[in-house]
Amino acid sequence: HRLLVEELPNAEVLVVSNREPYIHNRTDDGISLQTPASGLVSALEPVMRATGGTWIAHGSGSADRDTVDRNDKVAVPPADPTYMLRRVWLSDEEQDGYYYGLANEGLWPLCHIAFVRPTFREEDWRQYKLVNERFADAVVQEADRDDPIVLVQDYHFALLPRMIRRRLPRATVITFWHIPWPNAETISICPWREEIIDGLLGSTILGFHTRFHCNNFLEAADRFMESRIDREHGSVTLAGHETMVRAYPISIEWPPAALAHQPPVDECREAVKRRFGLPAQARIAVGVERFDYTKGILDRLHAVDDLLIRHPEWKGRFVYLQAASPTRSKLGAYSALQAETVRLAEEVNARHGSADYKPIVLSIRHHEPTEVFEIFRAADICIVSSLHDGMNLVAKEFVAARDDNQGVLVLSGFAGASRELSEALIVNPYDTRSMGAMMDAALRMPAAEQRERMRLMRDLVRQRNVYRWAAQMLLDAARLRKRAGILAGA
Ligand code: GDG
Repeated sequence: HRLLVEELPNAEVLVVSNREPYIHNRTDDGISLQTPASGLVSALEPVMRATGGTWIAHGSGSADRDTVDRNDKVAVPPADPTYMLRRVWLSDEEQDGYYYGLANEGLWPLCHIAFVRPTFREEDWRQYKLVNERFADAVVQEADRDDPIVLVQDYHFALLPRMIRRRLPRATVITFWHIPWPNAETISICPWREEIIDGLLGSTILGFHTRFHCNNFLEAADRFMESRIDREHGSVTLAGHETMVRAYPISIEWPPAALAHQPPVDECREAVKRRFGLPAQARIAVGVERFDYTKGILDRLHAVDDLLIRHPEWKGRFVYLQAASPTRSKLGAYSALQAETVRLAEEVNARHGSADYKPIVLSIRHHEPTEVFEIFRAADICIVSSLHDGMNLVAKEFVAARDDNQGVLVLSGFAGASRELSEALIVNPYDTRSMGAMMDAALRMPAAEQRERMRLMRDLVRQRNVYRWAAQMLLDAARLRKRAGILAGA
């Protein structure tokens, strides 16, 4: 907040994302609120609480939808409002084409190189363009000034930066792409690659998690657009407009709100064992994620199987708890993953379990943030085995949850987070045998070594928290605004 007052006086901040930070649902006793399982929301919500402003998002809850003014706004968070939430209500047709179709059957698998073939349909692309226009309308309606700072979030809005630039030429558009940007060869699969790159180049600043993703984007801009690339400073100039392309590794708030009021770890462990029916003596490994095929959930179950085959001494003394929040279940690839996960868990449990022992326990539902943190605190090991992941906040949350300096993080080398959390045990999720061996090593790691690794990782996340992520983008924006002001005055 101080940063905005000092470095960006009179600044107006607007955020645009698909997902809203608070879902308002109608129930028998009124309206209930839900925090969605989303890395983007986990990261951005504390930033908005600090800066204030307006967050524009697709209204996904059942409350208000048909009853209120279509341009309605609510103050959030409900308990202590600090910013406004403006919902854009989408029709089923828009939602199918823009969200399920182009964004999640096209761009999501394309960018994750996840071996689910990306699907590109003309009709999805039409809806995607229309929905991007609708959000551009909302930005123009919400902006009180002609030079707002607009924070555009993610692959749902590749066209929005250009649309905003056309209508509010003086706006500072900071776009953050939360998922990987693959190499130029891979991006070239997309029939609308030029339009997508052109849309993003409407931004003042375009951010990715890692330098590697920035370089891939520069490469694609070079290959497909008539643009000038400055590799040294990381920028692209197209038709006289310059876009800075920078790495801003995202993070979490410190200390996390969900950590407040948590009982000591021993109590968390007892509570989790009771709730999920885990054996009293068992060591616990956990995984927490949206139920998504990029997260490597099946690969993890194979590794548990491998661990128990090679180290049968862990039978009865080890459980793996998978909390998986259903997501995008309308899509075939997602419902198939859910079914296959349940089947594989049953198979592994049949192989190694007994009447009163199941090595794999699945909790397939939404978990509130305090429960997610309780699970982290109950764990001996947290496993993040993404096949490809922009950053992965679960890894950082696990570290933040462990104020007792205990617990081992097993982390995929294909998650952006592995660039920062080098004290984790880094694994290749495609290598079942070495992942099983790493789980065994994690189970045997002495407390002193756990403490040393955890301390280093906690220091890193404490310092590189999400406020720093936001501050670095806003400071870069402030610098560019000052420069533009000086040039305009000259
Ligand atoms: C994208 C990128 C990048 C999970 N299950 C539940 C639940 N969660 C929360 C976690 C965490 C968040 O969801 C997931 O964040 P990730 O970062 O791991 O993953 P994505 O959602 O795929 O996020 C990712 C991120 O954007 C930010 O840029 O790091 O690479 O893919 O906060 O705790 N939360 C609740 N219930 C659950 O059941 N409430």
